[in-house]
Amino acid sequence: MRFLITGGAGFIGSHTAELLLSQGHTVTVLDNLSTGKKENLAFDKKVEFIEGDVKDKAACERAAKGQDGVIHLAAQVSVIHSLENPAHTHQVNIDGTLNLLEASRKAGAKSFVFASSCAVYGDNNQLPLMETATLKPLSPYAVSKLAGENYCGMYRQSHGLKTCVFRFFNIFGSRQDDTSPYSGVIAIFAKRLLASQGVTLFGDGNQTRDFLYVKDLVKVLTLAGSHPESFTGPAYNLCSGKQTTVNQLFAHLSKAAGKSVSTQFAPARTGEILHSLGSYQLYGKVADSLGAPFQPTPLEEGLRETVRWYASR
Ligand code: NAD
Ligand code: UD2
Repeated sequence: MRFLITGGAGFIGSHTAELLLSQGHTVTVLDNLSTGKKENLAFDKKVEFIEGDVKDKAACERAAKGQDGVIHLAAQVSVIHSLENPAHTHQVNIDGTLNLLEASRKAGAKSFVFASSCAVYGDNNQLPLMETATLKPLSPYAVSKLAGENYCGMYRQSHGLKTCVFRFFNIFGSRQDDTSPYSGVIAIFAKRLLASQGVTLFGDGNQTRDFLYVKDLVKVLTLAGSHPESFTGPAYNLCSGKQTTVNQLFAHLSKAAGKSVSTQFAPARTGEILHSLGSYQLYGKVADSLGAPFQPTPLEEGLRETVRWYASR
């Protein structure tokens, strides 16, 4: 099949491109390189790269033309930025998603996969979170993801475009940006451990997250891209179904890096949720029915591979 990946030069997008190419598909990437990098796409097999913005309707139409499947990952991804600049987040994440949906419908795409986020649950503490849990978006980022989900549902109902919506929990792995103070905790800890620098744990380090390895995630995205008819629900959680404290995470990473560095505790980040845990039961059933059971990589194994990659750069 021919796939368009928006945001394909980013962390998750580049892994999606790599897997689709290895499966024999043709890949086009639409990315404005705001956080992504061309070097993320330096594989043996090449992708067609279009430098462009999802806010630009014409660019979306050009990129979607002739595509069988669209995997829409391009987004303004920072919660903090969204609180400071809600209008920009709205334009990229809501207008951009609408541009892509419309372009995909016009192009007659057979599938449309959308990256939503567990942020749509907000501080809901009915753990583990099922897709039916109350949604409490607490940031423009979360609101924009929920709007994208609703637009996807509308395009499925009203236009027959086979949209598949996934709520990603905390994703980690190689190529995740480690340069910003708001980078994912695993990228920050791995980088600092390898440089023998101390780390900061916010709060008491007993807050928990549900970490999923990027290679598990992209298998799901590519499966949905080729079997969209199986994903009839409004949204599916993509998570490991396991809760890990930040303290435990640090211990695993320290072991993987073979280093021990100093730790300091700092006040908990304002507005941050204490615990997060998802259930992938709903996705698990679809995966079983497609003969591709979902078996998340054990955290320690994913962390070892991730640390090896950061060390090799
Ligand atoms: P990333 O920043 O590495 O990737 C985003 C990509 O989108 C980048 O390549 C960037 O250049 C591109 N982009 C941004 N604005 C654009 C625009 N206006 N036009 C075209 N391209 C644009 O982030 P990621 O972690 O790979 O995130 C991918 C998707 O997954 C996003 O939609 C994000 O909201 C979602 N998500 C990620 C996580 C996670 O844990 N990483 C969790 C929940 C949801
Ligand atoms: C994730 C997303 C965020 C948003 C949110 C929604 C990432 C990087 N962030 O935020 O965009 O979708 O989920 O719920 O995917 N921590 C430390 N020390 C550090 C860095 C982090 O202790 O140096 C802690 C942090 O306080 C938090 C945990 O590690 O408790 C995870 O932090 P994160 O920024 O990786 O992810 P999260 O879940 O806060």
